Order: sequence, then structure tokens, then C-alpha cells
Amino acid sequence: MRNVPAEHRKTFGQVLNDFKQFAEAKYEGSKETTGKETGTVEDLDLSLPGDPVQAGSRHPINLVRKRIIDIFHRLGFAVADGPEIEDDWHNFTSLNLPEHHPARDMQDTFYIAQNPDWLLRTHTSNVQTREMEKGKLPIRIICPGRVYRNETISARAHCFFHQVEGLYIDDAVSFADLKQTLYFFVQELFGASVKIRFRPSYFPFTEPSAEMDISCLICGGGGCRVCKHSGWVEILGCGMIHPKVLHNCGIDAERYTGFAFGMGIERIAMLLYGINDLRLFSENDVRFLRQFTGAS
Ligand code: 2NL
Repeated sequence: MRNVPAEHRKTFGQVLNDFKQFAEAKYEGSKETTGKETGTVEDLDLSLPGDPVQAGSRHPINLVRKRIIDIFHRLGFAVADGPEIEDDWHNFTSLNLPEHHPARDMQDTFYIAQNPDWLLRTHTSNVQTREMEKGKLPIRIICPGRVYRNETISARAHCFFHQVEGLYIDDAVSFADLKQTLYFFVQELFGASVKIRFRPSYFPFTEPSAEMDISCLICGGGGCRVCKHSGWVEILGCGMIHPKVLHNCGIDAERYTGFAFGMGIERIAMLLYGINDLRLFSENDVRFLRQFTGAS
């Protein structure tokens, strides 16, 4: 009251008084309806049910990534990590990606404007080239992570997605090791009855290269829309590491051989859970995410 100018004191006092009476009336009224003073220990009913806690759910990408890591862990593969902002050498040049390769184009890759030697990695192979450069052999790693490509966003493409790449280098690693490793992997992930087939392919960093298909999970191989009536679904690319790549990363290609593979986590999650639109993974729509409640 002391700080209120003299000419306003009367009105100010009236308003304050009205409010006091209003508050007191409310308090008395609430005492009547509850029948006792509020905020006392007697008021506390410990038998009342608690406020429900909304349990969240794991993201399907995390669920699938964890399953992939667990399977390869049992085969002796360790998880390796690396930068998402990478230099040209570790993302492209060391991997034998030629100068004119379309992946190197501005249309396909995000470059950092201030320094075009830096870019957002287009695959997690950069983790593997860095691991090879450390020079400690043998190497048996998988590299899960986010990768970036300059794509128009649609149900089938996005400007970022998640990958798991794998690398195994030792004395006398063969294509038979590659096949058996990947066969074990898909049997663990999709079930023992899944079939595989390899088709010849091309990657600059592997020779020979292949795409691996699995028998369609939806129709069991009979033919449906998911497998475009072929009975087979492509799930990963793989091959024997190109000697040039080994050499670029300081490994004696006369002594060592190895295999590598790469797969998109979204693609596998779509097959496992019957998801038909890539955009669902990054829209944070709880109606989509809640469907994974309780999955681990
Ligand atoms: C795909 C195909 C692939 C690799 C990735 C690789 C890495 C090094 C050396 C050689 Cl350091 N190869 N990675 C090899 C073959 C295929 O990915 O379709 N990914 C989504």
C-alpha cells in the first residue's frame, strides 16, 4: 500500500478487499464440499490409484539395429563408430570411387559450402576406411549409423537413412566365409527357413560384388506385390574388398583378403514390420510409434 500513489489508494484497497472476500468464500465453500480442511495428512488417501505413467516405445530403427548388432556380436563382430561429417578421402577416394562417379556429384551428395572437401557421409564405409588405416589386423566390425543422400523425399527415398555395414579382414578370408556369415545372419533375423541367393553386381570398392536376395517373407516365394511376383527380395549388397581399397588404407593386399557388406536398416524394418512408407520413420507421428510399445 505504501508504494501506491495516494490518489489510487482507495480503489486499490477496494479491489484487494473484494479479492480477499472472494478467496475466503471459495475456501469456505470447498471446506463444506470436502467436509474438512484441505492439505492435511488426514486428507491423503494412499489407497487411491496413482496417475498412470505413459510408457514410451523404442523406435523401430533402434529395434532392428539392436537385433542386427546382437546377431553379428555372436559371430565376433565388434561395433565401430565414426564421424557423420567426413572428408572426401574417407568417404570416396580411398574406396576407389572414380572421379566421374555419380555419387560424387552435388546432385547426389551434400557438400559443406565453406569447404567442399567435407561432406555428409553417404555410407558408413568411412568408419571402415578409418579402422583399416589404424593398421591393427585382423578386423571384424560392423558400423551402424546415419547416412545422407541428396534425394527427393518420397515413400521410397529420403535425404537420410540408416545403414549397417560390415567388414572382415584376415588371412585367407574367402567368398565362402561371406556367404556363410550372411546366411547365418538372415536365418537369425528372419527365421531358419529363409532362403538366399546371390546375383552378380558392381561396386567400385568390392570385386567380385553381389546383391543378396532372401525368399519373400510375405508370400514365402510364391509371388506377391512386395517381391514384385519374383519370390525374392533384395536386402543387401556385398563383395570381396577390392585390393586397391586395402592398399589405399595401408593394408598389404598380397597377404590379406576380406569381405564387406552394406544394408539399409529402414529396408529391413519395412520387411519385418510390413511398413510401406519410408517417411513414417522420421515424422514422429505417435500413432505410428506407439505400435512398437513393448517391443524390445
Ligand atoms: C548397399 C551396398 C555395400 C560395402 C557396402 C565396403 C566398405 C569398405 C570396403 C569395401 Cl571399407 N566395401 N562396403 C561393400 C559392398 C556393398 O553396400 O547396398 N548398401 C546399402
